[in-house]
Amino acid sequence: MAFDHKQVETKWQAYWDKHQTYFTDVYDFSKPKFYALNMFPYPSGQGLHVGHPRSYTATDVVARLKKLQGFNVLNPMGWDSFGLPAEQFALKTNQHPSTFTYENIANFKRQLKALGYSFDWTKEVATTDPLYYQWTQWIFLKFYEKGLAYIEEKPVNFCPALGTVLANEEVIDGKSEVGGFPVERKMMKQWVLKITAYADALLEGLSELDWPNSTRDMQTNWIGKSLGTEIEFSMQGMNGSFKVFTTRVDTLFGCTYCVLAPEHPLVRSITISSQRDEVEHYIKQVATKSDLDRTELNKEKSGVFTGAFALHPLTQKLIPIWIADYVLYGYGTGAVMAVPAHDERDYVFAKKYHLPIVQVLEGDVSQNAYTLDGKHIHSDFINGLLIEPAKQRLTDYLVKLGKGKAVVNYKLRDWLFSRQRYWGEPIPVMISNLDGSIKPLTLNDLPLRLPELKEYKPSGSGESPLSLAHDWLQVKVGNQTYTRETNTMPQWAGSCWYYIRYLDPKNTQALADERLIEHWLPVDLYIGGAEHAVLHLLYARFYHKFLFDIGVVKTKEPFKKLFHQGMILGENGEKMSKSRGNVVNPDDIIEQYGADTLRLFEMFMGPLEASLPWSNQGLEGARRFLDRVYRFYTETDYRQKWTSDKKAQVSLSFAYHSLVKKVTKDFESLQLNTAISQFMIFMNEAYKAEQIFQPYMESFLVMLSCLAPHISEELWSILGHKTSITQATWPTWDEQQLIQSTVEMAISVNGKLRSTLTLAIDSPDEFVIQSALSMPVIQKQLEGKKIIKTIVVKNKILNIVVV
Ligand code: ANZ
Repeated sequence: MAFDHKQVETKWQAYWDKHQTYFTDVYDFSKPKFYALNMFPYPSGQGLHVGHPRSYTATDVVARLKKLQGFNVLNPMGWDSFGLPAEQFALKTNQHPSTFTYENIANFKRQLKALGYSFDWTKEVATTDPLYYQWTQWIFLKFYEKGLAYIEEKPVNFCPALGTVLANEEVIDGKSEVGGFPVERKMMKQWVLKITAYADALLEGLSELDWPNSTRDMQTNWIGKSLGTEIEFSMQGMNGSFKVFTTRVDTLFGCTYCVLAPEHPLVRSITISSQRDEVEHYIKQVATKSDLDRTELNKEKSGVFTGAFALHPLTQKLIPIWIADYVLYGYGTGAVMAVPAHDERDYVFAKKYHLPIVQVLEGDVSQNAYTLDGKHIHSDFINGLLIEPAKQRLTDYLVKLGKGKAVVNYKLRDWLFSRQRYWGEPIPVMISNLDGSIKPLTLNDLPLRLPELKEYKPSGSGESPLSLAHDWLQVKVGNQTYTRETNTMPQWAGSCWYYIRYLDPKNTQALADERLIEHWLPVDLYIGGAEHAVLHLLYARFYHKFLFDIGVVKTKEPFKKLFHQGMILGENGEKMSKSRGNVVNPDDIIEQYGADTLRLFEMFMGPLEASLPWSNQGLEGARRFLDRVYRFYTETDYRQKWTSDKKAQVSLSFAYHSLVKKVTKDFESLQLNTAISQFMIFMNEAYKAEQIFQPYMESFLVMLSCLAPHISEELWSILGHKTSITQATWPTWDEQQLIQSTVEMAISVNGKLRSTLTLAIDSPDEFVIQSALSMPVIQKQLEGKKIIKTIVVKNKILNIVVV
C-alpha cells in the first residue's frame, strides 16, 4: 500500500487534538525548560505563504527534539493582529478590521494545524484581544508613571497616504516601511517613549547574545554611540556663541568654516541682511527633505553663507558660518566645525564653494580628504602626535579654557509612539478640558476598549479616526470633564511583550504569574525574519529592560538565541508576489503532496539562513524519500529482514551511529538540510543491508518525527506502539562505533602510484589484490603485461610487479 498522506495526516492531527498531545504544563518545573518561539504573524487576508512554514518548521524541529530529549518545551503561537498591515488589508478589501482580522486568524489557524506543528494552542494570544491589550496599556501607564512616556511637539515623519506619523525605524529611504509611500517632515504633538534612556543598556546587552552578527551590528549602528567633544565657538562682532559636536577634536587647527543646520535657532539672528533672502529660500527648500536624503554621502552638497563669522577658539581666526543640509539639527548640537582636509563631506563642500582646505595630518589631500591616522602638522602643541593622544591633549586644553568638554552622543532618537489610526491600542490617558493636564487611567479602568466605529479610515489631516467616536471621547469624572487621547499605539506595542503573555495568557491580575516569568524566560530560541533587526527586535529589548527595571521580569534580555531564516523565492529566483505570478500556495502543496513533504522539502532546500528559490523538483524529491521510507516499514520484502537479534547490529552500526550523531548535532545548530542528507544516506544503506536491527529503525522514526511528524506517528503505530511517538526518547550514539573502519590503500604498478582504494581495515591480501585488479585504471596499466609478483603492506600499499 502506498503512503496515503491525506488519510494519515488527518488521522494524526485529530489524534493530537483529542489527546492534547502538545499541551505544556508550564507549572511543571521538574524538568529543564526549553522555550521555542516564532515571530508571530500578522493575520493578513492572503493566508499563510510558503515562507511562514520555513521558520515555523525549523522551530518545530527543535521544539520536538528538545521534548524527546526530556525538556519541558513551550512552543506557542499567536497573532500580531493590530496595526497598519492588518488595517491596510482591511481597507483594500473594504472590510472592517475587526471582523476581517478574526476571519483571517481562523484561516491561519486552520493552515497551521494542517502543517502538524506542535503548538500548544491553549496558550494562543492575539494582540487585538482586550484581555491582552489591557496589559499593553498597563505597560504604557508604567512608562508614563516613570516619566518615560511624554508628549512633545516635534518634527515627525508624516505619511499622507497612510494618514499617520511613523517612527524613524518605519521609514526606509524616505518611504513608509508598510506600503512604500512617501513620507514628509511635519511639526506635530506626539507621544514619545524615552528609549534613549536605555541606549547604553541596549548596547551592553548585545555582546552576550547568541544572535547573528549582522543584526547585532545593525542595532549597534542604529544606537550609534559616539564619543566626542563639544566645542564652543563665539561670534565675531556680536554676542552669543554656538557649540559644535566633533569626534575629531584633534583636527581643530584645520577648521576653516562652520556649518549650522538650517533649522538651528541661531540662523535667523546671525544672517546679515544681504544674505537673508538666499538663506530663507534655502531653509524652505530643505524643510521637505528627509534626514536620509540629507546625509547620504554621495548626494550633491549644497549650502548658503550666512555672512556671519565665528572666532576660532584657539587661534581667534575668523571662521565663516554657513548653513547646509548635510548637517542635521537633530544630532549632536546641530552644528559642526568643518575640516575639509580630513572629512569627506567637508572636502566636497569646500571644493564646491571654494573654501580653504588646511591640512593638519600628514597624508595626501590632493584628491580626497585624508581620514586615516597620522602625525599632526600645522597644529601647534599637538604637532607630531597621532590621533588618539592628540584628541586627549586638545580636549584637556579646551576643558581648562572652559571652551569644551568630552560628550557622548547617540544616533538613537526617542521612539515616536502615537499613530493616527483606528486599528491599534487606545492610549490610556485623558486630557482635562479645563487645563489640558493629562490624567492617566488606572489598572481598574483597563482595558480601555477601542470604540466601535463605522468610519475608521484615516482623515488625512493628521486627526485620528477615534476623534469621531463622540460618545467614547468625552468622559466625566466627578464634576470635571475630560477628552480621551485619540491616538493609538503603533503595531510594535503589542509585539514587544507577547512572549511573556504566552506563559499565562488568561491571567487577569498581571502580565503573567511571577513564578512562570522567572522559570521560563529568557526565550531559548527565537526564529524570524531579519527585516525586524532595528524594529521589533530593538523595541522588544527596550520593553524587556524596562520591565526588568520595574521588577516584572528577572532577566536582562528576552531572547537568548536568535536565528533569521532566509526567504523562499519564486521558482524563477525572484521575490514571490502576486504581480509576478510566482506565488506558491501552501494549501495546494499540502493537498497534493502532504504537509510532511512540504516540511521536509522546505528544510532540505539549503541552509536555513539562505534565500532560495522554490523547486517543484525538490518537492517531488522530498515526497519520493518519504515514499521510500514508508515502503521500507510496510512491505514484506523488506520487513522480513528485520530482527531484534543483537547480532544484526553489525551490518548498519556505522551508518546508524553516524546518523544519530549528525542529526542530533545538526538539529541543535539548525543545519537541517545536512541532517536530512544523513537520513537519506542511512535509508540507502538500510535498503542494501542483509539484516536490519529493528531498534535502529525505531530510532530512525523518532528522529524523523521532528521533520515529518505524521508519517512517523503512522509507522510508529504500525510497529505496534500504543502511545504517540512524541512520548519516545531521543536516541544516543556510541562514539566507539564511529571509529574509522576503513583505510585508503595506495595501488602501484612497478613502484609507481597509479590509484588508491578504500577498503575495510585489515582486509585479507587476496581481497586487496582482487579488488585492485578489477579497477579499470589498473587493468589499463597491465594490458599486454605479465604479473610476476604482488607485494601487500597491510593497510598501506599494494605493489604489482609486471614485465
Ligand atoms: C569635525 C571633523 C573632522 C569631523 C574630521 C569628522 C572628521 P558620528 O560618528 O556620526 O558621531 N557631525 C556632528 N554633528 C553633526 C550633525 N548634526 N549633522 C551632520 N554631521 C555632524 O560623527 C560625528 C562627526 O560628524 C563630527 O565630527 C562632525 O564632523 C559630524 F576630520 O567634526 B566631525
